Amino acid sequence: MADTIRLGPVGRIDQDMAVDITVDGGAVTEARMEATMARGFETILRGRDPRDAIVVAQRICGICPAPHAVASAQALDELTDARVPPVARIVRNLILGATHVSSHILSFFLATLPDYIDPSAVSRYRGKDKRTAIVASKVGQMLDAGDGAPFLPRYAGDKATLRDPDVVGALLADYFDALQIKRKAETMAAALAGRHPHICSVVAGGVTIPISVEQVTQFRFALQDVADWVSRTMFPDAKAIASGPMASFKSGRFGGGQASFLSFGAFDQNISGDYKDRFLPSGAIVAADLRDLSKITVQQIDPAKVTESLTYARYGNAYDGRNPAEVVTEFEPGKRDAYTFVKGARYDGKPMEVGPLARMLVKRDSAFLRELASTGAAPQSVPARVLARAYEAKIVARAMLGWLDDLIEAMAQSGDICDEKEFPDKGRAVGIVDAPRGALGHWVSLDADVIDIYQVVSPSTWNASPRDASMQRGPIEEALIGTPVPDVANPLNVVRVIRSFDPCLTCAVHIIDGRADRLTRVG
Ligand code: NFE
Ligand code: MG
Repeated sequence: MADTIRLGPVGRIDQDMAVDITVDGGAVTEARMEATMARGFETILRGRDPRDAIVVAQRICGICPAPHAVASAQALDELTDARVPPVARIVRNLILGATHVSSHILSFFLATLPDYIDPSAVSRYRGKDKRTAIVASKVGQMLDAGDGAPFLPRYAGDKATLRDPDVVGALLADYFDALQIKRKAETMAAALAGRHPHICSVVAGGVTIPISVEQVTQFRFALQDVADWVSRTMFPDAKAIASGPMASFKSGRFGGGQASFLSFGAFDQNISGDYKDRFLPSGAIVAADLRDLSKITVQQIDPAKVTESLTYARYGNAYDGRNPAEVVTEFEPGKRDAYTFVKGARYDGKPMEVGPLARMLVKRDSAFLRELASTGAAPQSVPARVLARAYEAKIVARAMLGWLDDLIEAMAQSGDICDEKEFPDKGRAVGIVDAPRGALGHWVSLDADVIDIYQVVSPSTWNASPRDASMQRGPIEEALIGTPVPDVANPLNVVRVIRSFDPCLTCAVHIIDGRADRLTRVG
């Protein structure tokens, strides 16, 4: 007999995500992703001065304010017809790069790794490595004091949990180092952004901060440490998890999907806003045969092909299936059959997986494809996503070292940092860029000097989207089908699949239903 289970909250980075699943014969047969919270950024921005957009839109999220700032700035660059000076283009790339790397460290060490290790194993650590011994003793004290979060409880019957004390001890030591390295990456972003999160230096037409050689040198020192650590520690750890515990799912489906991927690309190598020349390229892969990755076709993208289906989303149907340029957000929390506040983002009518795996497949990065093959993981799977994220952190950090050289050269040629222009009283534009979790677009339309329409389609709007009128599931929903659930009382694999997308629903629903159930009272 089939069991139906509701799990929530399922995120490690936000608390507003739940999933309803059906389990039959030891595997998931149906899934519905729910964003339980409504917010309202698209509504807040209406009627405001366009220059407010960069400041307000960043408050959508504390993890990825920089990509929201950059997407918004690109839309405003286009509205004012600004030519972003090279120094500003590179500074934006460095801020965005620092947040990509910092976010990927957070995702792997803090949100993924704890699902694959049993920290209580460290009580059996007898090795001689000093660093591991210190961590083993500290974690042992935490557990003795009954303070096991975020690592406990663990499920004794789970076959993908590592329990070797040497292995777990070493991974935990890296987990604690990750906190320091992540902090360093945040500091790098703040050095060029004024502060982080919620940056101040990115504006329409460029940036506000005149950069000094000392700042570049400081950034370089920190980046060298971060880049080294990501290559030597994070990537090998992620690969070990992808080819070790995650590989125990080889025979079954573990996070597969519709084989459609979308990247808007990131890190302009030319004039800002031109998504055709980016270090991580833009492109779309539609319903590909993933058996031979060398034969995949990548299509050029067209932002006009982005639509949002509202059939199962808690919004009025007036703007169903339209391009965001033409949409006004109208909440309808009580809508019949609707089950989430995330809209059904579609590209050319298709649900698209977005994120590091999409980007590495669109880039056709041969070194990544070799690494992926060496793990034996399926090209669209939980281990493939985890590996792609760590690999991407490695190549972005390395590329950033070169961008610092480019910055010094650009500074020597010109002191221009901003092409500040008047805003037209009427106009439309779109800014698109890949945030750490995937394709992000900000659509803006001005009328009578103020914002008439502001629409955001964020990475998790793609991945956590609901089904549409043709009953196509969203990417996470589809990835859950077939997930092995040997014990319905412990559906750990379900959250593992969801977390492989690194979803952030505060980003995906940029609206609070005052009638929502009160789950907990604090204080
Ligand atoms: Ni709230 Fe974000 C990223 C953006 S995700 S973290 O990366 O945009 O939906
Ligand atoms: Mg939106």
